[in-house]
Amino acid sequence: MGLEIKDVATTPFTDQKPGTSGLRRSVKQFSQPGYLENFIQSIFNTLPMERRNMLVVGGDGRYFNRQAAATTIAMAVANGFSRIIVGCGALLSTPAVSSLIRSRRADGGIVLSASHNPGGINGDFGIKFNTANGGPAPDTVSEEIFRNSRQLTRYFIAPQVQVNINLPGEFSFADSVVEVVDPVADYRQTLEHVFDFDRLREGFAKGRLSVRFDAMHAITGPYARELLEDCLGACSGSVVNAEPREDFGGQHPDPNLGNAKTLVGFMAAKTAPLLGAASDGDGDRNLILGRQFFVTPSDSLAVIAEHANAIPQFRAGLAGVARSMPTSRAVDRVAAAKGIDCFETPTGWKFFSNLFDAGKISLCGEESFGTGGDHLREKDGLWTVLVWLSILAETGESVSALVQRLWHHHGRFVYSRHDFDHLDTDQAAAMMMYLSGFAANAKRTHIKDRQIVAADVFRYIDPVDHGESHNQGIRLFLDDDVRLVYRLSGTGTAGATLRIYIENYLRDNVNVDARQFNRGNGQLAADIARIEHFTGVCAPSLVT
Ligand code: VG1
Ligand code: CO
Repeated sequence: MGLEIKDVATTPFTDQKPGTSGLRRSVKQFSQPGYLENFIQSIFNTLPMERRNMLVVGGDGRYFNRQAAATTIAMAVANGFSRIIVGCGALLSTPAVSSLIRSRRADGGIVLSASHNPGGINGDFGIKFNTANGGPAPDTVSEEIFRNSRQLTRYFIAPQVQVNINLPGEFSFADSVVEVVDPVADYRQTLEHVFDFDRLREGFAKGRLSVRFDAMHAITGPYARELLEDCLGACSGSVVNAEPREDFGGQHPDPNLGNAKTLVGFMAAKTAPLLGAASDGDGDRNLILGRQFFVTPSDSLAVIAEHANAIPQFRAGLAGVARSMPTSRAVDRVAAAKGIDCFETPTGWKFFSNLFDAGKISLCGEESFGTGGDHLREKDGLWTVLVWLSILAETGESVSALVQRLWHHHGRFVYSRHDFDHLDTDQAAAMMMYLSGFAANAKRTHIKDRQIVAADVFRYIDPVDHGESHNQGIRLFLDDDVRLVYRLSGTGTAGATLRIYIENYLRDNVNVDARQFNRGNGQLAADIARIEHFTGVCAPSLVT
């Protein structure tokens, strides 16, 4: 008897538009009958039959991950994929998916994750689709998926396809094979190619390197254990909270100073390891700490660019670098000093892929705790940890000394982000509308004792395919080297989140407390946008 393929009638959902990074909704919304199936079918519909050879599937272990993986596999078989590669336990970090797609030459991958959003039954779930280059679907593909989702009338599923995904193995169903793989092995190989593991091992063995990594009960636990402890010889116990849990142990795996308080406390001791780090739900973000020292992601990117020669992957030199627009301009200074290009892209990793594929950049990053290189097409949390360890091994300096030296050479962009969560969507939209009108006429306007020297709504033309992305955030440049950026988040699942990015350039006397120092400019930014008037909210919910 052949394999039964069920053709299921369905009605479209109107809200399946992917945001900054995939489709994110509450678990409750995702649990509606057909919601998951419709979106998966809409993804498959954008792939012609000849591009349905190999698909990678895995997620960050959050609530609903296993169930969603089982459905995705049964639908992939029904939709004619000949090989479906899935991580054991349905686990794969986002960078591991990117790595598998590239090394196995798959046609794409599905990441079951809402990344840094909270997990658990009352939390969020999400789906990201990555294309054959290993990178997040570009906007053109996401739009096509969305178009499909609004017209969808049927989806296909093979109900007999049920596999034991707890151990590596292969399962055949008619013309399809489901291959269950060790989630770490391929990713580990990728990193072995781009780092000098012997050098790092020696650093740990001789006591010149030490690390504390907090996996926050999310996906990076098994990866960090294997790489840092088993492979590089970091002492046992260096990796904490290493078991992925469906509710992330009740924590919020968005690695910032607020959510990683225990790690920050641990790193405050004089005897703390040289490097402290954490990652997010799906393993693509990183938090970097030294002893009693926090490295902003923007400065981290600049330090990595400065010390690129310490990383075997970049020994031939950096082709160029890129940062998302709201990321501080610290890396621009390093790039200028090195005489290489620095590209400014809209928020979201998908905008870096073309630059990588065209060989225009080797390294890039975002202020939102993301850095990555040309080894993959996703930001990569553990890679960044190994990058910092390589720099520490090469220079013999401390984390704080490296950042201080960056500031000394290039000046410091004192950086803060103010988030206003749970705003009313219409009110937030009205505020942004007001602000873009303001920006259009803001040049040479005086606000209190300051002057706006330039203002615009950021628009990006991709240098490779010339695709245009409009309305990517509002920028105000003040006469005293201050930049204010405003944009609405595209990853939240309830109401609107306004992000204000504040940066203030200091050439000298750089040792200030960023939070204190930017407070006045934060208030100015809120006043300019008339946030209280439009939304009734007078203070940010989170300052990072
Ligand atoms: C946020 C960050 C952005 C990042 C995105 C996905 O988006 O600002 O820089 O690329 O999350 O990260 P937004 O639209 O909420 O500002 V992840 O690790 O959640 O996939
Ligand atoms: Co993430």
